[in-house]
Amino acid sequence: MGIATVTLNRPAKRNALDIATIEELVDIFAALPHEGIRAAILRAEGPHFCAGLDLVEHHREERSAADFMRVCMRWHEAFNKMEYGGVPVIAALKGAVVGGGLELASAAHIRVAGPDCYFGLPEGQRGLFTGGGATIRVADLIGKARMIDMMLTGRLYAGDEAVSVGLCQYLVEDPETKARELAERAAQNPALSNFAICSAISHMQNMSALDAAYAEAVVAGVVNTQDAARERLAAFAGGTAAKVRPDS
Ligand code: 1HE
Repeated sequence: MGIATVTLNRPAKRNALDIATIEELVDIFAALPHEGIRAAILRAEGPHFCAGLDLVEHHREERSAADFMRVCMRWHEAFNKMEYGGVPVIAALKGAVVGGGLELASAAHIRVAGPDCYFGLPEGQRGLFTGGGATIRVADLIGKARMIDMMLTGRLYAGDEAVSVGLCQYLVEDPETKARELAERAAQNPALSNFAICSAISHMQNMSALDAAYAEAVVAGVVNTQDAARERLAAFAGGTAAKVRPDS
């Protein structure tokens, strides 16, 4: 039911993000909310999810500071479209999820990792700095001390440790199958509820607590009185709705 699959498809270059790929991501994630898509899976071809910034293109282009600032702003455009677009995005991760690849993954709403998956921020070792939102999203996921350690020392996280620090929420044998299952489950929620979950929470984190509480009340006013909510509440009141149980 209206589930899109977005595939990183430069496996020969380990899905390194060149500017053409970033522009495609901007277009795709800008269009998703208008296409009746209920959830999206972000996956990759080849053994690695994403090797981050296309270092060869960056080297070849000999960009000025202003040029690269503009490049970073296109990355932000793409990743903000994902995070704030209102359509649940579930990332199926494998192999290297490093540098800008982790910045991309961290803009998804749910991250599902496979057993071979590892997370890193090798920017420091490359003489670079994050430019695709890691200072916001990765720091938000794992805290600034862990992020600084990753960048200073090249520390990698994998397996249960990656789950426990917050880099991914699921660790499974087959991340693509799990991502699809989660997407199908999320897609059963009313679209307006998912829109709020996948945009309002992120917006509210940018606000003062007082403003966030106000915005939450406004969003709840709209969402909690929608027709789809009334129908589901009627089912609950009539005793026909599913109950919240550990086995459900
Ligand atoms: C690339 C890139 C890339 C591979 N840009 N071309 N990111 C990094 O520092 C990670 C750099 N990549 C690696 O450490 C490794 O390639 C991997 C661990 C991801 C994969 O290793 P492996 O052995 O499977 O592949 P490979 O042989 O290293 O690479 C295969 C090809 O992909 C090769 O090209 P070829 O033409 O010689 O075959 C590599 O050059 C190419 N390739 N990674 C360009 N990243 C907004 S700021 C964000 C800043 C960052 O993201 S910094 C982190 C950059």
